[in-house]
Amino acid sequence: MREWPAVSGNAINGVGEAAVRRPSPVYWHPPESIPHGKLQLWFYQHTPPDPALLEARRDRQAAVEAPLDPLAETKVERSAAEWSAEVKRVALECGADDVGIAPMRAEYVFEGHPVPPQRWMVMIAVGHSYQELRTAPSMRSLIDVTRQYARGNRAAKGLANWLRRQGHDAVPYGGPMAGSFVLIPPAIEAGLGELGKHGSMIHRKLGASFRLACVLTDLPLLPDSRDDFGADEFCANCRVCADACPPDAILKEKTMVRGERRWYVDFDKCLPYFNEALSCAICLAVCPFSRPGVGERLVDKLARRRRRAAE
Ligand code: B12
Ligand code: SF4
Ligand code: SF4
Repeated sequence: MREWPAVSGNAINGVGEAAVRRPSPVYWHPPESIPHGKLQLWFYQHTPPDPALLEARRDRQAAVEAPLDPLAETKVERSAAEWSAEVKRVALECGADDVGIAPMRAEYVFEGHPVPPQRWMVMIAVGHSYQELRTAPSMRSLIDVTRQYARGNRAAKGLANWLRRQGHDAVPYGGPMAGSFVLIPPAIEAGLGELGKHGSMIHRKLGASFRLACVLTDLPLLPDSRDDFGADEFCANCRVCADACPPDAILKEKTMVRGERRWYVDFDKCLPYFNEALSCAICLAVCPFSRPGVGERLVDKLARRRRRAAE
């Protein structure tokens, strides 16, 4: 806490602000550019040199740094419907567990970053190993997070390379640094799920146990629509994540953040615990939607409840 800056992360995130605005960089940005940068450095300085973690980090770095294929001179032409189907097929072949398409919007881009010129964001979900994630906070769960970042980067780069070989420019992004835009709002638009009370997304099959990556492109594509399967309503009457969060960081009611009332996690409470535990994902692991077998039954139950209400 000696390194904690004077400014609250919640103020940076715009809690209580009624006007819509772009998000501000808060964490996982170049440390010298953000008030909490010293805490970010602390995180990396304090992770023990576990051989499996170091190997996972080397592999993730290799995935991030792998060069892109050259852009072919001849452009393959297809209709928007054909490209949309092909992009999804190839992303799944490259390791994605689900894929959706959303238009790029300036409101996703961090303040101070240029809005990318590409029209589309192809959003990619890669599932965690639930067996590893449920041990959080632990070295095992940190290693799985690191491995899934590598998988997300490879799926995004695999798709971008395929597009480049078809003569279409494409830019992959898979973290772990925040990059230029937030991933959750476009992933919701792309139909990959809903925002949960724990501040992460809930997918109808993967639960909250997944990571996001994406590819920016100007191809002719068709947008997907939101997948509102009832998670938001379910969260209103559930508090499993809020009760399980050691620093009590998960707000039980929706709150106003940059012009939108939504679920929110208190940065000033989550971050010290997250750092001290050298990564935490308890909230993802305890979410009933994440539990294999339980999540899909819950989704079916919510659909039945809605059908009955509509009759
Ligand atoms: C910085 C960051 C953090 C920071 C701070 C987050 C914060 N909320 O302040 C810390 C280190 C605490 C953190 C922790 C975690 N994170 Co994080 N984090 C990021 C990162 C790199 C940037 C997000 C950001 O700047 N948030 C700050 C502001 C924008 O937060 P906010 O206003 O509260 O908005 C949040 C959500 O409400 C949503 N959102 C933003 N705008 C809008 C607008 C609308 C209308 C809606 C509905 C939602 C929404 O996105 C934000 C996610 O933080 C993203 C990757 C990315 N590029 O998006 C991953 C990301 C959000 N994190 C992720 C995860 C899983 C975690 C952890 C579980 C850690 C872990 N071991 O994996 C915890 C969860 C706790 C939490 N607080 O949310 C995943 C979420 C995947 C999913 N299933 O949804 C992401 C997408 C990384 C990835 N590539 O998959 N994270
Ligand atoms: S644990 Fe319950 S309240 Fe929390 S996100 Fe999951 S379903 Fe929603
Ligand atoms: S990551 Fe850990 S500390 Fe942060 S909200 Fe989730 S359970 Fe709480």
